[in-house]
Amino acid sequence: MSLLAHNMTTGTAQIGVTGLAVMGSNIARNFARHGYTVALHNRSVTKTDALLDEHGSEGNFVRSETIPEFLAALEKPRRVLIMVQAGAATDAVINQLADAMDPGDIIIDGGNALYTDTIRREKAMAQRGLHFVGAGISGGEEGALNGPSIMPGGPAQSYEALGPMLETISAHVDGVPCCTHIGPDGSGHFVKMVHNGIEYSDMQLIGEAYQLLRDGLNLTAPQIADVFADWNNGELDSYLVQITSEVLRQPDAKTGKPLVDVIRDEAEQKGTGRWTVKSALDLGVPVTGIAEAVFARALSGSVAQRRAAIGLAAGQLADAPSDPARFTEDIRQALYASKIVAYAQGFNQIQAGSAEYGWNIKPGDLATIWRGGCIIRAKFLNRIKEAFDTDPNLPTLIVAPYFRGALESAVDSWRRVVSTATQLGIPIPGFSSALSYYDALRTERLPAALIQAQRDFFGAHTYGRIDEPGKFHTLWSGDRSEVPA
Ligand code: NBP
Repeated sequence: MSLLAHNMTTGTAQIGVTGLAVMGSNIARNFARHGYTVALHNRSVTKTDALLDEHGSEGNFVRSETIPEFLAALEKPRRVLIMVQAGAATDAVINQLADAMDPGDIIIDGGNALYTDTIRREKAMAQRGLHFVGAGISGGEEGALNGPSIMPGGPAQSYEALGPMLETISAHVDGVPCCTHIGPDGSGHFVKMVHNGIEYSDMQLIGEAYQLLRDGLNLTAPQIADVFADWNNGELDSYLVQITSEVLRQPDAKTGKPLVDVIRDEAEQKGTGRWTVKSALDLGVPVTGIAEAVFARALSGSVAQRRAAIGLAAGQLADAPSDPARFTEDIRQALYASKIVAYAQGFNQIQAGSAEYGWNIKPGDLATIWRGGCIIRAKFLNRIKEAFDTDPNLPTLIVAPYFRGALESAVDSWRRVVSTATQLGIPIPGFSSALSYYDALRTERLPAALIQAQRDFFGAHTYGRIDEPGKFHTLWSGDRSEVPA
């Protein structure tokens, strides 16, 4: 198609997209398909022209080669969505745009930015009179085109100008858009980061269920695909379980084997899981499931250590479970219970981040916008929304009546899976840490009293007593009497 066929009028585009790789070009098409005129820009113009050649007929696009041309194509106040690589590239593009934009214009960063970068950028842009919106976008390339889940932060005033457009292109569930204003400055990217952390955990747990079915019950990939397809009809109904079934059913064209059996078992990561865990450490929130998932990927990639350790004694292993149907159902229950724990931990981190930065994030809103479009979309997010609607200050999801019931009815299966996996020598860091977390939270007295006493012994760090207020210290090197601290 001739490039001249596209709308070349200046100043009419309602939104501009710069960065036209997979995500940017699909979001630009999504806006255009919804009737918006979209100004297009990319550092190298070949991507812009490729998009116009292949999809220019899908709506009104305005082509540009330079930033001034791009900005001139936009109606005012301008709305520019940046979809470039996170980090230095995003800073470079923001600065180029800011130099040429006018007060009141809105810059939206739709990349996977670190939320502290977003806080810094929003401050810097505000000083220049520009609105800066860090928007988490989930759903991969398919979501970007057909409706992602969008988590915009930034000033409420910017959302007024931007929200309706973002809501229009987002996924919808029961007529409700999967996009809402999350809160000020970095809140949107913060919740997107935790979303990705939950995604890591969800994927690890599914991986462990797969390995238990493969190595514990000797099922083939297509047989396991059937199990996941069946599970997807019930409370585990989710995008990740559905694609797991599809992946396991996929044959390899070169060998005829299941594709999953010819893929190297070294998982990679781009960093959002690691960010989630680092942030959780700073906030003091135990996101053990997410941490195990991040470390499990790191372990899978520890090739030298794995190679050196292959062949180490397993000890006496148990026989395969005698009742495969029951073990399969136990795994399903353990997966569901562990998944509830992963979400409970992620939501606790969001509540802690919100309190730390004064964001006033409403957890129920997040559950609502994660029901569609995003990678962790799942039927049970409706239950999370209900739980926070009933009690917005829920200390942990696991005590909400529905989840408490689900965990209590799964707990026997969960224990059987953890102990059977241990006896079979199958690693299950996600399942076992989730069960330990559950057990730790419901335990009345943890060994932390002993840790406090040890700390007081070697470092005079003091301790609190269960029967008196205040802090105390025992004179460990003296007569071992107790003194108020
Ligand atoms: P990439 O993350 O691969 O980035 C490629 C784009 O960045 C190209 O348009 C490239 O321009 C541009 N770019 C780079 Br690299 N350095 C630049 C610079 N210094 N100045 C200007 N432009 C520069 O693209 P993507 O996978 O489409 O992802 C875009 C954003 O969305 C990222 O932040 C990513 O983390 C986030 N995200 C991705 C997904 C996903 O599923 N892929 C999902 C959710 C969010 P060029 O063409 O001239 O090289």
